[in-house]
Formats: sequence, C-alpha cells, structure tokens
Amino acid sequence: MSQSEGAVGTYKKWDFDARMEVEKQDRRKVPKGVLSLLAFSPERAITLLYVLLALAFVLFTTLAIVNLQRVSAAWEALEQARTRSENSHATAWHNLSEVQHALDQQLSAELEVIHSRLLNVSREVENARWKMTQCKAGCGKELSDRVRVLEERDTLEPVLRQLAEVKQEQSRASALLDAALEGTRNLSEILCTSCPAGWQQFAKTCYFFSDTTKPWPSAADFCAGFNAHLAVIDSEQENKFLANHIMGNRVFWLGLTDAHKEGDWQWVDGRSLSLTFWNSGEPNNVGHHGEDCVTIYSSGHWNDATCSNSEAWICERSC
Ligand code: MAN
Ligand code: CA
Repeated sequence: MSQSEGAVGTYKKWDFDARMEVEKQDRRKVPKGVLSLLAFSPERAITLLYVLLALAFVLFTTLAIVNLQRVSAAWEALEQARTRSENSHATAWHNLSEVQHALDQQLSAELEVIHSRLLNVSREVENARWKMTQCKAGCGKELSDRVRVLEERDTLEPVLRQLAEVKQEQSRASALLDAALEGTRNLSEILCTSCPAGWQQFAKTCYFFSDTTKPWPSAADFCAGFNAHLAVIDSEQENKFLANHIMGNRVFWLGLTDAHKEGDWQWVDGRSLSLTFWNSGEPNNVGHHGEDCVTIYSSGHWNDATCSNSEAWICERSC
C-alpha cells in the first residue's frame, strides 16, 4: 500500500468513526419512537408534515364549525329576546295610550262640568247685578217704608201692650172654659143624662125598646141610624134590666147572630159570646130556613128565631 492510499484509508476510517460517534450522540438525545420516525427519508418527512397539516386543518375546521354553531345559537336567543322586548314595549305603549285616552276623556268631561258650572255662576252673578240695579230705585223706598212702620210701632206700643194683655186674658178664660167643659162632660158621663128622648138609661148606656116590629136586618139598620146597634148583653144585671122592660109575651131582637156560620154565635159589636141565657132547648135552629137571629123573652131567656120574622127590637148606645 501507498502512502496516499494509506492517508485516504485513514481519512475514511476517521470519517466513518466520526459519523458513528454523531449517530451515537443523536441516539442518546432522541427518544426511541421518534427515532424510528426520524430514521426516514426526506420524502417521508414531507408526507408526515402534510399529514400533520391536514390534521391541523381538520381540527381548526371542527373548532370553527363548533364556534359558528354557538355564535348562531347566541344570535338566535338574542333575536328572540329582542322580539319579546319589542312586543312588551308595544303592549306597554298600547296600554299607556289607552290610559291616556281615558284620562283625556275624563278630564274633558270634568272640564265640561266645570265650564257649565262657571256659566251658571256667571249667569247668577249677572242676575244678581241686574236685581241690584233694579233695587236701587225700589229698595230705598221699601227701606224708608219699613223705618216708618217701625216709627209708627213706637207710637202704637201702649195699644199693642194692652192688646197683648187682652189676648192673655182671653187665653186664660179659654183655658178655664175648657176645664169647665171637661168637668161638665165628666159629670154627664157619671149622671148619663144625655140619652135621647124615649131611650132608657142603664149604667152609662142608653137603650131603645121599639113599639113596632121589623125583620132582624131592618131593625139593625134602624139602630145604626141612631149611632147605636142592637143590644149586646155583657152581664146578668144588663140582661135583667132589659127583661124588666119587656111586658107580657112580647119578644125583642138582640144583636146576636150566627148567620155567617151556623152555630158560631157573634155579637154585632164583635164581642165574643161568653155569657148566655138560652131558653131550655135553644138554640134549636128549627124551620125550613133555620134560625140565625136571637130574641129575648120577658123572662130574660133567649131563643134563636128566623131572621126574616117581624119582631120588636132593642137598640143600645153609650151615653
Ligand atoms: C117556635 C120558634 C122556635 C122555638 C120554638 C120553641 O117554634 O119560636 O124558635 O125554638 O118555638 O118551642
Ligand atoms: Ca129557636
């Protein structure tokens, strides 16, 4: 071997050793997995770069789409909120305008009323002013007339005083007269002297015994014409008094009837029947038409008889 060949061989050996050393160091620095990746040709590296770029693009696109969707949802919500806000705004505005319209109407009505009142007041003022103008002439005279009357009253004073005294005397006399009349009335009630002529008096009551005869209804009418009614018996004494005025076999109508309801005897003055003096076997309601009116015998006993019979009668009234 030549020297130059020896030098080249030495160089080659050195170069190889250096490369081995570098690889050794690189192997120490880089992880094992990457090592396998890095241990590729430039074409594979470029391909790897493209793949990485594609992945980055896909990732970016996905993120962009997601974000776009979020933005779109937010926008939609915003739009809805805006619509709601607009709607509520419109409703509030509508309500407000209605309230304003109502207030306007009310205000104008009130103004109308106030205006008409003012008109009335101004008319009254005008009227009063006119009256005052009219009065200027007449009222002065009226006033002076009144003053004159007052002046005349001064001169009439003694006469008026006397007149008042006379009036007082008159009212005193009138009171005395009233008291006297009241006393007379009481006395006449006690004595019962005011029975009409031909009437009999018993216990503050006047009685009329007829001489003629009539059916019961006509007899009742007769009594009513004297502000009286057919006799109503309230006591044994009264029954005896009436019986004592009946002579012989005469009978007289009393104010007792059951014409409205058979068996329900009632006095003509509305008093109920509590005390009775029926004859033995009475009331028997005999005859075709029955017997609905009552007579009294001289014995003081009673009999029901036919109302259309013509009998004498007894009227009764207070003194
Ligand atoms: C007559 C009528 C009756 C009465 C009888 C009594 O018939 O007066 O009312 O009841 O006599 O016998
Ligand atoms: Ca009878």
